[in-house]
Amino acid sequence: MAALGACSASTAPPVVPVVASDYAFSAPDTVAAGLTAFSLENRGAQQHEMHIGLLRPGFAPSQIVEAARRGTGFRLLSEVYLEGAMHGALFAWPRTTSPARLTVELVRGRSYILLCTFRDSTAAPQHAALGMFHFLQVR
Ligand SMILES: [Cu+2]
Repeated sequence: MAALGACSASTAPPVVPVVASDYAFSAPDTVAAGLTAFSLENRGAQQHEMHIGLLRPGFAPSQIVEAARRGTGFRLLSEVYLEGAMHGALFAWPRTTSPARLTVELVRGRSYILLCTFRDSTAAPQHAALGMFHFLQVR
């Protein structure tokens, strides 16, 4: 009889490390389809989050920036460029790595967005409007 620990270790999904800075994400441009875990390290001086969601086909970076400039919150993005709701989010305060991981079943041939909607103050723009988003293509 196999030990439970050995069984779950052998099926652990690959981890895609995402690094946040002020104000950008560093992450692969292309990832493999299937169950994938994301981690978030924040090397910046500001608090950051990483939402992940499924993009509807055909959206350009300029349209992401425009939605962020208008202050569109993540709950309304399915009316703009997301297919359905955001799948989830990780949070990391400055110079920390989230102890959590976000696991998503990535669909082959689709694109996803990593996005930060935080603001440094109520009058400041969303971090996404400053360029803090990243497209992931799934092969
Ligand atoms: Cu941010």
